[in-house]
Amino acid sequence: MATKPPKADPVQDAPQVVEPKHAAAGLPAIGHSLRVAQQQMGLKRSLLTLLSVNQKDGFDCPGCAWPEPERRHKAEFCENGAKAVAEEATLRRVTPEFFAAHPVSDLATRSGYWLGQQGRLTHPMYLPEGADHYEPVTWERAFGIIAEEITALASPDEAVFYTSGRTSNEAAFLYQLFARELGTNNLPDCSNMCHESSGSALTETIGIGKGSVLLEDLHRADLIIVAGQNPGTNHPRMLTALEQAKAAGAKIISVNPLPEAGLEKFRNPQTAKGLTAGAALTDLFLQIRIGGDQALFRLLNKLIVEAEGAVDEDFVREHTHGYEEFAAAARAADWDETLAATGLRREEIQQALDMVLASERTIVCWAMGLTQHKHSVPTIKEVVNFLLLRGNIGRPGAGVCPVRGHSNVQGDRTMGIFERPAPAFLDALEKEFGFAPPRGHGYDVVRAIRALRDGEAKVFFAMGGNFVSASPDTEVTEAAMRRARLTVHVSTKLNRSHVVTGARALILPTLGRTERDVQHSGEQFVTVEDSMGMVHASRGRLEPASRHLLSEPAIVCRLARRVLGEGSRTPWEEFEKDYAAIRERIARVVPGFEDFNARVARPGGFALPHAPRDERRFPTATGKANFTAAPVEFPKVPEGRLLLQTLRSHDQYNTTIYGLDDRYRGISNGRRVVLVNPEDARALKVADGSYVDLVSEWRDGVERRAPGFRVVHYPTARGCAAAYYPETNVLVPLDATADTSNTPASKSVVVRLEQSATD
Ligand SMILES: Nc1nc2c(c(=O)[nH]1)N[C@H]1C(S)=C(S)[C@@H](COP(=O)(O)OP(=O)(O)OC[C@H]3O[C@@H](n4cnc5c(=O)[nH]c(N)nc54)[C@H](O)[C@@H]3O)O[C@H]1N2
Ligand SMILES: Nc1nc2c(c(=O)[nH]1)N[C@H]1C(S)=C(S)[C@@H](COP(=O)(O)OP(=O)(O)OC[C@H]3O[C@@H](n4cnc5c(=O)[nH]c(N)nc54)[C@H](O)[C@@H]3O)O[C@H]1N2
Ligand code: SF4
Ligand SMILES: [Mo]
Repeated sequence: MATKPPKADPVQDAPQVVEPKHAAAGLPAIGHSLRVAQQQMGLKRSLLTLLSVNQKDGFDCPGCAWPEPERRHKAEFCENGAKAVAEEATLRRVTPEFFAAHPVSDLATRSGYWLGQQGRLTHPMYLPEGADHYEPVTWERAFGIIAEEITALASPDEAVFYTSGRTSNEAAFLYQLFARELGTNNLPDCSNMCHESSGSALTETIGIGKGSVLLEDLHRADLIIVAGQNPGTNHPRMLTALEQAKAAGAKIISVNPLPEAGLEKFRNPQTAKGLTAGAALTDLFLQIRIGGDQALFRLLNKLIVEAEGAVDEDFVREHTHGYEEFAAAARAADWDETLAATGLRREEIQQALDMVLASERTIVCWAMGLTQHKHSVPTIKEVVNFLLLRGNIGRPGAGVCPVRGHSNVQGDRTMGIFERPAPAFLDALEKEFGFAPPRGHGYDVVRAIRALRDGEAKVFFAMGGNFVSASPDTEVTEAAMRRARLTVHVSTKLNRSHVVTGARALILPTLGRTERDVQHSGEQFVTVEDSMGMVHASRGRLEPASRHLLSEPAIVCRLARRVLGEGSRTPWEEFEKDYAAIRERIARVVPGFEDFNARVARPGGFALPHAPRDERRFPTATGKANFTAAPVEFPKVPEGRLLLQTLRSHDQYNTTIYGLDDRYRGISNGRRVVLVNPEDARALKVADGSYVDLVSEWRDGVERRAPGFRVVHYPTARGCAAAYYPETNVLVPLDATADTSNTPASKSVVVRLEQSATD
């Protein structure tokens, strides 16, 4: 009974609101995870599955990219990990009968929540041109259709190959190899919308686009700054690490326009004390205005530069470049401008400075609150300046910690999923596989949408994800998709991207992390890389959702054989039979993976090398860590407008909606809410509980509207507002992106609130 999907679309958005919470996790979280799991999987399957999450012989949690500790508990998962597992291991099924009963025109009217709740996809399905029903198709024929459309293209650059970050290293490596043998670098990925700004900033300044800390560094830090991140919801087990750090004496500063419950107090469900009292986490809360972070760090840097003996001069001399120019820019930082940009008080910044100067080992963690603004790259570079000043990169307990989202998004990039691959990577591919990879840059997400919109791309292929809902400017993106000749999605669950399609469309159902993957040579495992560069194996245990599923590596191998045919000398058949053969090639192409098969066999896996972290070597253009001195920017919002950030509720995984509650923020039974500071609400004359349309204003003059949001008076920073993604993606202009990284600026959208017609 509980495992049946709801019949009608249950989204009757009628949000209810109570006071936000001041602590995260604890008993309610355990209760929630078990309830969700049981509804989707039944009790026995729930227990069996959940006990194998993140165990050394089990599967990697599909939830997020947070690393596992070396010593594991029996239950090594969190509430949101349990929800992610339940979502995949559900017993509900989307069968050919389902598609016979639901024309695409009907499915296109359903909410993303409803679509996801229908269950796992069981058969390859095909939507012929002009048809309104998906029909079952054989794998053979499906690959044939893709080959037909790709062969008909004027150039391989008219095809786009998107990846979402759940894909394993093995599948990702094969996928980029296939695209490049075909002749294109059009490999956009979810990272383009996520941590691309971190990658851009870090590559330029420290020479590698990844974080420089390991889990044990967090335990050794004196000061951890968590900026623009909501770990209580999005990386729940990070709270355990923060709790341990605090127990060892660390201080925590959180920088956020919202007071997030998880950062206030954590009730660790694995300790007796945690279940009752809980631990206060944040020592200093800097309630910053959206987009004020660069100004904040610049001013802190000025104060460090001017403080007697505060700069680590030996480190600066030996390991860095550009100090003088940067120091001059820092000295010019202006208090008044900083106070205006951040909305903070002078004493608060002074207090932060005292903590910074008292700390020998400082880590800065961040996520989407820093990466999704126009000036995200200079903001993150300013964080790097801040750490370099006191020698906080390349020693224990210190460093940069961009906290990644999808569970293997970092690994996918390591495997070459990138539209702008490094020449050295292409050289290695060329040498190993004996073909000449394309050298020109391909499309990232935003450029892929433009190319589809303008008819320059005609085939869109997605390895996972939900491109239509995750991308900005929903109306533009949907129209772009509809112009494609063919759209193909390798997916586990039904989503909106399956119903907003090109002239022809295919759904290719695949195995999830939780499932056994048996190939010719026997049972396979795959590998993933977490946010801290640890690589380890993942083995599913459950029987696949249907016997018609193919694994992601098998799909790529068969597709490549069919499309590339005799033209390819790559042993695709061998790769499909035995994933160890893929890993052997990865070992020869990707630095750090030498002896891959042997090393990944060790329980817990291995750490990838990271020159700045391991040996204070900075592989940048100057051969040193680079200080940078970009001009300070911050969003300027016209009178009567608010700056909207689009973020996640506690009950969703990106575009996958688990439910309609955002427990820590006190919101339930609905998602169309906009959080507004009560003072701003008063000035704008919007009462708590009234309904407004969100109208975004941008320089192109196009009016983008998201109707019918309930106003919630909420203690966010002045001038700021917050509402959930993906409902608000319609408001984010396609061309409003971060400089350099081209990441959609989905955390700084200027909006006006208009009374809803329905109010
Ligand atoms: N349960 C769950 N887990 C997830 C995900 C999920 O959807 N659900 N998604 C995964 C993915 S792909 C990702 S990328 C991560 C995302 O993890 P987060 O980045 O934590 O996700 P968001 O909900 O976007 O939250 C952004 C945070 O930044 C703050 N913020 C917004 N603007 C600013 C600003 O200008 N300055 C500062 N200092 N703070 C700001 C917001 O108030 C909020 O606390 O989580 C991953 N884990
Ligand atoms: N406005 C706004 N937009 C945003 C963001 C924001 O904060 N605000 N965040 C951005 C960020 S950080 C990200 S990462 C992107 C996310 O963008 P995507 O990664 O494209 O979106 P997801 O919602 O994570 O994708 C969910 C779908 O993936 C499929 N799936 C799940 N598991 C598997 C698997 O194992 N294999 C395969 N093949 N498919 C699987 C399922 O069919 C599911 O429906 O969204 C971005 N968009
Ligand atoms: S913190 Fe992330 S990876 Fe770890 S159990 Fe929770 S959702 Fe899964
Ligand atoms: Mo992400």
